[in-house]
Amino acid sequence: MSLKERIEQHIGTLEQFTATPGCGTTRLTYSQEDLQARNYIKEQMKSSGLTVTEDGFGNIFGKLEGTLPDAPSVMIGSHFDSVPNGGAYDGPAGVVAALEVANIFQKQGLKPKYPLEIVALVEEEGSRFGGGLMGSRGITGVLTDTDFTSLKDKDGISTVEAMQKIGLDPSLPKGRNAETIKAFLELHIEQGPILEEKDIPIGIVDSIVGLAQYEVTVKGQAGHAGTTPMNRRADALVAAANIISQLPELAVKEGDGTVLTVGRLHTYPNGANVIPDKVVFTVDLRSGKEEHVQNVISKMKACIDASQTAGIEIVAQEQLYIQPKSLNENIRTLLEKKSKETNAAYCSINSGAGHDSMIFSDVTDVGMLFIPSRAGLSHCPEEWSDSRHIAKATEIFFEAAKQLTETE
Ligand code: HGY
Ligand code: MN
Ligand code: MN
Repeated sequence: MSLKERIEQHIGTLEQFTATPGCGTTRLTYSQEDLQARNYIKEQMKSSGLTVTEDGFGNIFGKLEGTLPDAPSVMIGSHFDSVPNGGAYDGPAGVVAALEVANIFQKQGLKPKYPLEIVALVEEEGSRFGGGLMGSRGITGVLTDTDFTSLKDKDGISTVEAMQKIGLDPSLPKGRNAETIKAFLELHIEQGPILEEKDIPIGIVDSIVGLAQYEVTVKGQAGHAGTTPMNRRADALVAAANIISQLPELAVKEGDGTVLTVGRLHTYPNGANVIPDKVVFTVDLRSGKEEHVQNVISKMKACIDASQTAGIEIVAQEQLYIQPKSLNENIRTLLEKKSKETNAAYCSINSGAGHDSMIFSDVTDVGMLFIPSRAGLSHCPEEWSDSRHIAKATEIFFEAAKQLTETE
């Protein structure tokens, strides 16, 4: 089977592990779909001769030991969770490329000096427990064990309960010393239109936007839709709608590529004839420059303060805050060199999406490759990328990994 065919087989298999068959990929962390994907990934790691372990967050590691004792690993991987009704490539493209790099090492009987470590990360999207980048933040110690165990999903199920439900062990070791990671490489789909419009198969990522995520809770007073006069209401949904209608304009006015999204909103008690007494919505804010993120946060808070009218109480809780990241210069140069040597057309590109790479870039040398997304679509069932591009990125990572692991 060719590399492209192997990649298609991996993607096609992982795509089946979804809670919404026929409506995209919904693979929430520690769900049955997670377990199916996890078992498949571990199986593939074992068949490439890797030693497979999981940590106390449920991240999966497949290690090919090096000849140097206790040497730091060259890590390659991405996440395997998804957004609700997302696509089959966001995350899995990077996991599959990493699996195939290991498979080529095994096929060629290569023995690296530094270990090669394949990693499949949990909860990058934050779709179940909020925030996101959970697996990488756990590995690098940004997310403490206390923070982790206090996380609950929208049904009040904790991370620990959810892990145990699918047979994972949250008491396994958590976190890695930075000294145990020599470099981190991640292939990801671009999730935008640039590479396709340029007709270039490989993007070498220069930088990743800064991002902030807030959860805003608006509290009012429930009441009868028919008997409560309009001037005697504390309607949480009307107050939330007033705020939300002002937020996008803050990003537009800030300009310079600043973007703001209200992606999730829950109304309580959600009855057609009941005045809502609580609304919880999210605000996702990004920009290549931190000052823009800061400016919009302060304007958002001012807008919220102005909406604290009689009977309405509003709390904005920060769930995630990450500064913009520039990726490692040496690794970028290496990826350029290996792109040339493998005859891949490439260009440099900045990422408007957040990635685990931005977390690893605080503790080790990080490099990212993008491949084109058809019509620039992602986070939807229409998401699609070409396995030939994944294969090309795999080749580049294989050559880069040989150099970084000092494999003869
Ligand atoms: O939201 C993001 O940028 C990523 O898909 N988690
Ligand atoms: Mn992703
Ligand atoms: Mn995503």
